[in-house]
Amino acid sequence: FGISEALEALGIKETNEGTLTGCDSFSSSGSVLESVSPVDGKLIGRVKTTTNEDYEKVMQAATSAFKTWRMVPAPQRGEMVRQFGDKLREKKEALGKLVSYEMGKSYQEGLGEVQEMIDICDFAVGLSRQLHGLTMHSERPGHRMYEQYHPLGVVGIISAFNFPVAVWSWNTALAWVCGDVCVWKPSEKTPLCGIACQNIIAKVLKENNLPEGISCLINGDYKVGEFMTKDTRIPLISATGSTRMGKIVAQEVAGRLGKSLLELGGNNAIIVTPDADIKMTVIGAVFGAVGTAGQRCTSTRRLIIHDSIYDKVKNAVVDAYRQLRIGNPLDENNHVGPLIDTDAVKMYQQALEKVVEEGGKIIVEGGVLSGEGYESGCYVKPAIAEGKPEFKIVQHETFAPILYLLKYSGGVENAIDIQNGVAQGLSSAIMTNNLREAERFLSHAGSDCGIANVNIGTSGAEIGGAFGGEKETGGGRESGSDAWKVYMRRQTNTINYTTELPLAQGIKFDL
Ligand code: UN1
Repeated sequence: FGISEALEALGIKETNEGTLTGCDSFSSSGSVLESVSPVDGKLIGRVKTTTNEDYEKVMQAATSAFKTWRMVPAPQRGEMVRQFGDKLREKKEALGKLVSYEMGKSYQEGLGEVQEMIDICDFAVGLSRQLHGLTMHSERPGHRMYEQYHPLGVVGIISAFNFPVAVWSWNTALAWVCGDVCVWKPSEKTPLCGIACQNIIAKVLKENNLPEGISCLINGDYKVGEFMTKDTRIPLISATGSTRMGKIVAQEVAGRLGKSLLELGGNNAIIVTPDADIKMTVIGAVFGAVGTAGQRCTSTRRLIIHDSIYDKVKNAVVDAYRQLRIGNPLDENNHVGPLIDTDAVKMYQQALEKVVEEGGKIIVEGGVLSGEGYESGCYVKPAIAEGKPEFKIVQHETFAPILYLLKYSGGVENAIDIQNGVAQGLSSAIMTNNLREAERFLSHAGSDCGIANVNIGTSGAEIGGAFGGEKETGGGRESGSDAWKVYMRRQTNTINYTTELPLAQGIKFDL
């Protein structure tokens, strides 16, 4: 089962013009985007980008589909999502392979990403019968008060290359059961993953006689994203990516008083206390730092280790790095695949130079790999550097497999200060068997992140919880728990079933 079989199973075909299309309803006529695999440097396909005119057609399809979709009862919308989840089960290997080949993460992680899609579909199906509001007691006699949630409209989704399919599904599966329709701009670095997903959902919509505008795809770089951020027909923009991008999107959307759901950078740390289980720490830290070649927003970037066990932990982690095999991510013997492109390689190299400039010490040498199997120029060695919490580079999120070791002394509160002492606030973890330390870390005086784990690494969250973070991570929450509420508008209703019209607050107004 190779790449060409996977592309075929996903309905990705070359047209006469040598470009790839994938969607029945939306044709793009803009400049051509090339998808080059970081795995072997080969061109996988070309995709035409969305022009302003194309975008207008997409928005017409979306706004008219919304009128149909919002009238479909929520449990029936859930039934459509259930069928989508079934199709994903059928296509899991093909889509997992494409994710791995187009983005560069290991095949296992590619499959994991599709599994997250399946999981969120299951979650959304259940949710489709649980879009609950509350009832309240009115202060006026013979009055009833309650609140209900209504669909919002067109939801714009801007996603990043590192989770080219799962992040879309977290948004879209919830938005669909909520009665919204979605317009998705996948990363210009992974456009084929977008087309593959669109093909799968388009089939489900067709089989159910539903308009394809319920799920729309647009392609291109940030300029295409701007069509959506500026568009007053889109009440909610969900954007995943860098903090730099998020600040631009947030301001643009806020300027028209739209809502944005932001999922931005992380600078995630694991605190390792004297009571930590070292074996578990090593697995959690190494997977967190090198999984997806350090390109998860939840990747472990900092290890904050107590000085009494510093050398022990350092040696154990360094030893584990010696076992790492770097190479083609489709070969399941390898742990680490390539970075997304050569620009990412440059940023990795610059970060390693900076940590040395600032006085840090490299203890596991990095470097770019060359030669057979590494022709794409995107394969780098996971590196470890010792540094200080306040180093500029340690404060910065570099999307690459670089782990910084930081030392703390005294009580766990000192480690928590270091952990919180960055601009980002996505994921955090503590390794300890000491109940007091763990509870302190989870308390209001503890981690300031959206995710705080005990005896688990920073990455690999389950879909059932709300996913997102504080501070420069943007404050948004996607996926499980009550994250669905952001995809709906809340309405408070008060009904008077008497023949009197008493005013609230006891105000007298006699005519
Ligand atoms: C991301 O990197 O944008 O928690 C999402 C995790 C994954 C999702 C990461 N479930 O690592």
